[in-house]
Amino acid sequence: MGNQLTDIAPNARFLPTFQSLHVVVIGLDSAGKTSLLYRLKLKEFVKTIPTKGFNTEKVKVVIGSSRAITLQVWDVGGQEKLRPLWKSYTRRTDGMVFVVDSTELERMEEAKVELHKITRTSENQGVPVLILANKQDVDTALAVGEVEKLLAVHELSATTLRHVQSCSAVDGRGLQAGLEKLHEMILKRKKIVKHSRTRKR
Ligand code: G3D
Repeated sequence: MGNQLTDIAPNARFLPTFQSLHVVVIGLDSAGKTSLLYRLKLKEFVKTIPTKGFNTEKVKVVIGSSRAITLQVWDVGGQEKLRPLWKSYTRRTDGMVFVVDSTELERMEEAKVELHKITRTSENQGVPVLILANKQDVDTALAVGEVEKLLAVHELSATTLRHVQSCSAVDGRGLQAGLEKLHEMILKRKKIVKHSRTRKR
């Protein structure tokens, strides 16, 4: 994968870049992380091979009608032996995207354990997380509410801003809405952090 900047929206080239944010995409192997990254970058579904180390791309996302954000997206492989790497990539990140395969009921517990583990690390306390319930184009996919329950999202720390979004890397549904929500949560957290710093002074 290259590092060229691409727009998610075709006519957004002349919009000012509003902000550059660091976002990490994580999730179990085969959840669809790489497919989602290609979907954002190329606006099409690309057949992928499992991520061995990491893929990184800068993706420009248009928020509303006049603002754009640049996301530096790191897609860190999901195979078990690569998961210890997640901690290094999520350090000092603005936001996290946790991708789940909604068609795999039998791996929900494993996904839940990893989601809770990564959001609990000291560096990630309070980092907003967008949970993408991917593969919603498949008829047998679990509904987003079901995924939310199985991942015990309500048990995440109260300081962790979170949103669960149904999506599909195949047809792109839900992606824009999910990223807009993530952006909103990142701004909200920045305000909270700023506010608590000024109160401490
Ligand atoms: P990963 O990067 O998280 O390991 P990949 O996952 O992006 O490599 O995707 C794993 C498999 O799921 C791939 O299929 C890919 O085509 C498929 N996939 C990813 N996203 C979607 C989606 O939204 N809908 C459907 N139906 N399939 C998806 P293969 O067959 O190559 O293993």
